[in-house]
Amino acid sequence: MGQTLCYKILSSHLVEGKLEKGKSISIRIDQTLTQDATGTMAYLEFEALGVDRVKNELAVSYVDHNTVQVGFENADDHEYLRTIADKKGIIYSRAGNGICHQVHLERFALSGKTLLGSDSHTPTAGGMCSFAVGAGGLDVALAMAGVPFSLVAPRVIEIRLKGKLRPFVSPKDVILKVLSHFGVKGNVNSVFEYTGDGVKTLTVPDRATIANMGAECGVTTSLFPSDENTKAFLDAEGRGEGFVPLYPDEDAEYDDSYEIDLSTLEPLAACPHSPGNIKSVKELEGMAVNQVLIGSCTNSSYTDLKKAAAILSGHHVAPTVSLGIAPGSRAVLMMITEDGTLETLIKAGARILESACGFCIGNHQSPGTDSVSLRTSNRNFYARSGTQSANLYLVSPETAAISAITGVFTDPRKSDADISSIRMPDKFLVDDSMFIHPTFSLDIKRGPNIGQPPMNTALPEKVEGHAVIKVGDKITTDHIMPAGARLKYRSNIPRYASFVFESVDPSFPQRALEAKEKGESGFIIAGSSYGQGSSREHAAICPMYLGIRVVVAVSIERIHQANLCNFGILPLLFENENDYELIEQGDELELLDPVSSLASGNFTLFDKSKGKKIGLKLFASEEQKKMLLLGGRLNEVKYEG
Ligand code: MIC
Ligand code: SF4
Repeated sequence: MGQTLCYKILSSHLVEGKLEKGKSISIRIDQTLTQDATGTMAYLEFEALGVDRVKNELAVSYVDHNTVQVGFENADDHEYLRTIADKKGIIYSRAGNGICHQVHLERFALSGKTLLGSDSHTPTAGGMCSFAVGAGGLDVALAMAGVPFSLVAPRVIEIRLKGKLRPFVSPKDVILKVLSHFGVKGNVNSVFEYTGDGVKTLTVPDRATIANMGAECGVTTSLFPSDENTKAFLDAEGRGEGFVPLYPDEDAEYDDSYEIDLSTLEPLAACPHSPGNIKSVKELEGMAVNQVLIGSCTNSSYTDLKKAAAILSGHHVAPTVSLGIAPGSRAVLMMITEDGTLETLIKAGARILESACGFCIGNHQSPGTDSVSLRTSNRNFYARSGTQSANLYLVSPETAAISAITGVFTDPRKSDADISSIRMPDKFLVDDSMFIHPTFSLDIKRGPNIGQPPMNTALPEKVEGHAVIKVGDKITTDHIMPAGARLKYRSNIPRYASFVFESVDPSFPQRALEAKEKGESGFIIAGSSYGQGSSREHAAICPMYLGIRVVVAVSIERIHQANLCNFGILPLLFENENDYELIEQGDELELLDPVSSLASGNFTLFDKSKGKKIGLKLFASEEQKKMLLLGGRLNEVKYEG
């Protein structure tokens, strides 16, 4: 039987385990990336590991998430990141250089390499045929220390593309179509592999848009083959020597297959409050729009902005709309400056935003009360924009641009622009002057906001307490640990922890702390797909700080499950999903014999308030069970000396 592309890359990086679907394996990590919002904690953890220098082929630290710098905290974080990078052998990408995934694609991603990033959209580099995975900061710190990365050998799902996109239908519409089919849950431990003739019609930036939002389906990563288009992209970036062709075998067998005819696709939109809530733009036409934002790691490439500019050219943004545009990288910004595209955008009334995550993480540009915001980004979770009552729709740059002119949701095929000649350029502008290479000579600078990574205690013999909170399905990490205006506290755990579940139940931190002070172990009760979305390990660290020891859920997403284990919080699943209904917030709970239940993974929860016993299961590797016993991975490292 032939091999899939996914298993080819995995087998060339396998360090431990049998490469069989569903089995735990460890792989060698060639490249790592971090961004500032997860990076400060990741490097504090790296320091705690006591390793002198990074051990993998390439480590890059990007500053792109929080560049707003209200107060001293962000600037202090950036200085810490700059100086620790110098000391430990990491390339530092300064604020202003662009969004990590866009810049990594441009300058570093290579086919056949493994990449681990402390950001859930790391799979963007799958557009370049990297096996690129998002993880918590501690996993990335360990990878930098040369420790192999553990994962479950995935199911591989073929997405066969045929035909060619029609004008004004965009790669974003392809991934929205994929989301409409696979949804945002139930795809854990799977990889999407794109095949078929339609793949040849997509450039690497097009593929990167599609691979980027595979993260919203919850897959481990997405992969495109390394072919002549990959070579063309690397040549255009002046990195042609790094090209290696890579394809699945002709007779590769997939676990599932789904076909999309690109030529029949139409413009789509993800509606509030989930990227999986898909409708056609036609169905939404006429709805008034208040804000349009073009950018983010999904859609901010040179061609994305050229297409938006062509549609906007000669028109002006509607008086009721605010249009913001954030080029994905400094290189993109310089190119659109040189060729006059920037002027077209400004003339049309666009507000030019910094090349950073900015609006996408709710860091600025929060929309008005009850407003409708069209965005080319990848997440429209409740409250993520900073405005709880706002309705966010995720669309292509083409749909965004035309709707900015008309002031209402508009099908881009109504545009009078000719975008057929807009192609990926043969040469991109290359200017690496915003990367700082390590000199191993600087002292590490730490501002007052930079604390220590907190540690948990070993799993106690008795785990008793209350259901401090009960939440429903699809609780995202944005619900658990808000970013936006709270982002600047990422390096200050006690302060950041005071915002856990802010948009769900602002009294949670106080309740949890009070219980902790009484010596209780806190429980979170959740529905399905708990912890979907980002890789932020703070969604585990801060609840841990507040005394949470157990999450009991119907299902938990991959990265969040790993983060919970890394910080000694038991991620337990209901044996019988209906038992979720039984437990109420405030119930008195006891986990019976927690320590001896670890080995089998079969736990019993006693709900004292209801007088009922409930069966729970732990799905964790042997390594994770060890961590849970010791109270987290940092303790394990200490323990092993
Ligand atoms: C996101 O898009 O949610 C983020 C912000 O990039 C996160 C990382 C973080 O919370 O810092 C992610 O995707 O992992
Ligand atoms: Fe940044 Fe948004 Fe991409 Fe996350 S999804 S990396 S916040 S641009």
